[in-house]
Amino acid sequence: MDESGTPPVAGGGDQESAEEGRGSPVGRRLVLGMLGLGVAGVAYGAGIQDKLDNVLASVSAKDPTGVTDLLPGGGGFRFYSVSNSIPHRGESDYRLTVGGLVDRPATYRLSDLRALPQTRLTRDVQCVTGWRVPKTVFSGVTLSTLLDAAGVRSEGTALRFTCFDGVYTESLTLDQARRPDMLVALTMNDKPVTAAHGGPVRLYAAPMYFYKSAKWLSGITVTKDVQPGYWEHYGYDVDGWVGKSNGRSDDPTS
Ligand SMILES: Nc1nc2c(c(=O)[nH]1)N[C@H]1C(S)=C(S)[C@@H](COP(=O)(O)O)O[C@H]1N2
Ligand SMILES: [Mo]
Repeated sequence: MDESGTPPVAGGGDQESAEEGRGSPVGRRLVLGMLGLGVAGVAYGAGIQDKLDNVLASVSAKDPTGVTDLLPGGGGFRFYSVSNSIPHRGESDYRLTVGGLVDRPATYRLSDLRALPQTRLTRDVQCVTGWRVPKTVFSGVTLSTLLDAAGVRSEGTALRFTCFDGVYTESLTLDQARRPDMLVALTMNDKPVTAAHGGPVRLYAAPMYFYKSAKWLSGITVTKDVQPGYWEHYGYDVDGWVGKSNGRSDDPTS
């Protein structure tokens, strides 16, 4: 099912409609109202950016005009949630578990993740439906840091990512995951990842199409084999390299 409740077209189908769904049109008055809110966001600073992002996300998810892309906080990103909602977790209730075929399973709070070495990357973001956002900054903990801490057993060959939206999943091979540009991201453009963008913690798989970057990340499980993720059951490539997969020829992002 996609965000509108319509089953996406399987393999080789129209990816645009698969991801973007067919939400009901947003009235012009609502969009213009949002423009007003956007100005308020600028006037009152970043404090309300998270809330504003959430409202923008819920509107732009159903905005066939693309007008919301022009709003502050939109930044060229489209909002996606296959669960049709924005789940919220914060300082007190966020947990990331690392388990499966490891010697030392672990549970991290936000403060634990912040205490680990942080890697900051500036790369273009490319969605498989075509949109690209240049020079986006993400920072966080490399997957390899978490894997070293966990001690991957010899039977482990891949990772399965789960999300606290309860629906989305993703995967990487261990070799892919150990690249230095695969992050458990805590910040985006040097601010905490907003709830709409998958905060407080999302995956950032820099060299791959953005569907690999699971939002609302809550679990990393080391598995024996690759288990294809959510969109991969509907025809997206498991190895999601930008420019070398999904029948597309975009410039690489890493
Ligand atoms: N949990 C979850 N993660 C997700 C998705 C989703 O629907 N749910 N959509 C993916 C897709 S297809 C894209 S393009 C990006 C969108 O990220 P954004 O909403 O921050 O622009 O998130 C990816 N990660
Ligand atoms: Mo996407």
